[in-house]
Amino acid sequence: MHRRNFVKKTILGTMAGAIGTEIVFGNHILDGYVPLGLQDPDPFKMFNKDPEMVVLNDKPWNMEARAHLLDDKITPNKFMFIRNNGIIPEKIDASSWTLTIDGESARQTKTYTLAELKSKFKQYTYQLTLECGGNGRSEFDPPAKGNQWTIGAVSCATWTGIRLRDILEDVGIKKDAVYIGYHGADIHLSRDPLKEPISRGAPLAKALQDETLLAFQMNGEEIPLAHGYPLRLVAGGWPASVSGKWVNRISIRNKEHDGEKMGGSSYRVPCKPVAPGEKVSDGDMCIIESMPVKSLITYPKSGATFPKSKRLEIRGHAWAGELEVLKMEYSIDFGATWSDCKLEKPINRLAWQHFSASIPFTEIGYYEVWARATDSKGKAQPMLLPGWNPKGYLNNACHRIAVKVI
Ligand SMILES: Nc1nc2c(c(=O)[nH]1)N[C@H]1C(S)=C(S)[C@@H](COP(=O)(O)O)O[C@H]1N2
Ligand SMILES: [Mo]
Repeated sequence: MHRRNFVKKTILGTMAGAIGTEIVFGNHILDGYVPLGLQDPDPFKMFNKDPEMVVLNDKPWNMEARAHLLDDKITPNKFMFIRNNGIIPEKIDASSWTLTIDGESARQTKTYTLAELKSKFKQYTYQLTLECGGNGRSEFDPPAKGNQWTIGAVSCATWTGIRLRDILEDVGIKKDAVYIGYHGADIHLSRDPLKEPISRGAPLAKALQDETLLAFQMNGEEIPLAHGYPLRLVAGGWPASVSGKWVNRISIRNKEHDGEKMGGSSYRVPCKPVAPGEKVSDGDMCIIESMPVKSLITYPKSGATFPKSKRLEIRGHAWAGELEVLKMEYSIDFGATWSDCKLEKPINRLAWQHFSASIPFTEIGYYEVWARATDSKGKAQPMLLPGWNPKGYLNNACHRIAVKVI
């Protein structure tokens, strides 16, 4: 009895601290009851996100940015979208964290501590674009199930870590290796420890690219918990689902990885175009690899008003999966004519590129500014929604903003 009271007193104190004031009648709270004031954590505070970010789901946590929030050249944590398939790991001890490399095509099974990874291998830093395969899903009709992302499931942060290639080679890759698959420490929504929320991967060639990192830093600091602390795979230019968070195991496979969300229609589109709403059998769905060319006007915010005497300065970013963006244009007449934007080179492969333009307007009234990027193979963004697909992936339609000239 004595001890129980003591425990309760401590918990009450902690709860009062979290709520920010004394809990009057706290001594009447039954064991195990969580006061309402503590039941709804503020996700913006919890994840250090800007309050203008949009929460799409809380079980699991999914949050996206708005176009104008992505104006920074390098996306800071507060504007970075969160996409979780399961529950964020609840207990992480970086000092005992290990990464195991195994699989049919690994010459041996080997386990490394974080300290070993950091000291044994050379470190690299790249800016890498991560876009969720389902970014833009909300526009598809008939609608596709899943998070209704608008345009904000994309980021380009600075990632520091070691090359996945270096560690795979340290373990030894057998000749028959074709794919790698990751495993993370997040928890399945059912809390069944035998189930994984997601376990995807990439062909060996992508795994061996210079820019494919096992990262332990984001923007020069430890990776925030929601983004994969203390170790994550970063494979820029591909659906961000390839970039496993909280990674503790990577398997070198002698066949296409068959982990959770690799099969069925997950992260797959019809191999050949289909009519909207058409049923597609799993056998006719192909895994998404490089993401398509896309761009975003991040300034001004849609709805801006400005005087006719001034030119409108716009800016934003463009990216094209594995490719480079070669041309960036804008239109103020709903796509009838296009003018060139200024386009910067990427700082490194797989980083988004920055564009800007200075637009004159001759008449007052309502306009839309549309932006269109073209990749190094000559493929441009479609003006409106591209090919419908059952899961609503790969919407790379031109982004547009409304402006009023007065
Ligand atoms: N372990 C693990 N890794 C994961 C996921 C996940 O749910 N669990 N989600 C994937 C998906 S679908 C995306 S789009 C990106 C999102 O990365 P972010 O939350 O850091 O923006 O992480 C990927 N890596
Ligand atoms: Mo995703």
